Amino acid sequence: MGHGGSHSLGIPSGKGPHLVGCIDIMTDHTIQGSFLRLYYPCVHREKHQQPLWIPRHEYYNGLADFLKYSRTITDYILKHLYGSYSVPVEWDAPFKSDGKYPLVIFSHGLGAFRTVYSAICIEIASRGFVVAAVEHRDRSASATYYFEEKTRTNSEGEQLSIPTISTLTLDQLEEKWLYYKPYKRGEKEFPFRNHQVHQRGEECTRALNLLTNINKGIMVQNVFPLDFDFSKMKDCLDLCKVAIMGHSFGGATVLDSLSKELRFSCGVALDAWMFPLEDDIHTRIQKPILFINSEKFQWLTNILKIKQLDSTTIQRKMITIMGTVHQSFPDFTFLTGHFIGRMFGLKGTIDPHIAIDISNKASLAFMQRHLGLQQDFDQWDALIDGKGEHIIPGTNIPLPPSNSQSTQ
Ligand code: VQ7
Repeated sequence: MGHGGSHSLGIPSGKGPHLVGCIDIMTDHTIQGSFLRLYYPCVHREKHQQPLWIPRHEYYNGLADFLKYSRTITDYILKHLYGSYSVPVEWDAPFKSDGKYPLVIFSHGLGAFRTVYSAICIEIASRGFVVAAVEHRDRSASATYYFEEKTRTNSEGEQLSIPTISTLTLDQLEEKWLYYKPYKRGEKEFPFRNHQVHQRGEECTRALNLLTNINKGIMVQNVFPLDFDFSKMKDCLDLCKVAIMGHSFGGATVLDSLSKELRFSCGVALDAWMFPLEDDIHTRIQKPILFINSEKFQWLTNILKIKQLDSTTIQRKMITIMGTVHQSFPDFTFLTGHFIGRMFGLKGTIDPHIAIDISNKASLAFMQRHLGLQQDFDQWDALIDGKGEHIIPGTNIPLPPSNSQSTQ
């Protein structure tokens, strides 16, 4: 199901010059491994398939837990409403080995998972990036899974030795689902979320390590059987040009990652949720960050935590897209009609295609500037300064006088 006109439902396809291919990578199979969806410039194949937007129904169960709804009812409704949407990319298409591509690691929000920001990831890949959308195993995702080795016994019931990883196949593995963990009332939320954001940061670094190995031509043991030839990616990533991007909790992950992982050169935080981060996080980040906010989500303490980042010597920019809500960044916004969309806060008053265009163009311009790309994304430089239709520089939240003068 592709993107029709601006008023039909569906995830928009990329507007850049590259066709976009997509695969899932899980390696190794354990909970400590990496699980991500990779979007990349690809070579067209006549007979190709598009992946499902929600690839497994277990994700609905986790979403029900996140929203505190009944699992059975949520599963029934969402399966009917969203079960057949596919993503406008070529599944398992050959990688286009043509120069060196910059890399973006993408981190999802609370209750989300690796596939639900495809409109953003596709657009960026269509402009010549490789995008790795991580699925976090910190129990902030609606759900995720990994594998354990099946215990094998002989006829006497004795346990047989476990084969080495290289000989394990899917039929020797048992799927384990890990669901969203609601935090308990009475439990302090900060230590819980802070622990999660640290795990998220580590998972982003692990994803970067995996892509570094792929770039070196080191064999990947993907749990999923695919035709994809990883050797085509050898030397095709420009690992001096790596950015990190994320939404909400993923925005906090952007900041945590930038404070720890020097290989990330800049970050784009979409409606960053600053709560999980330590109060002194601003002292530990030396990289440029673009904050793209929605009109309806932000509040004073969140903004003040963002504004503590020094913006005099390092570029920290903030813009607000008017008419948007917190859920204007995930794909959901393209898949609900106006009535349901507004009722559940999945849509703002602005056309979601226009909103995501502004967000993507500002992100591309910012990445060109701070990764040193030789592209034409600087045509959107004005957006970084909050100039243009539907956007304002900084925030729409009224600030105390001492904080209102700033370059952000
Ligand atoms: O990181 C966040 N936070 C912290 N991500 C959010 C919301 C959020 N909150 C901000 C603080 S608060 O106001 O106290 C509570 C909310 O949303 C991310 C997100 C949630 C979803 F439900 C999403 C999504 F894409 C992103 O949509 C999903 C849709 C589906 C379905 F369509 F298939 F059903 C599924 Cl299974 C999962 C997520």
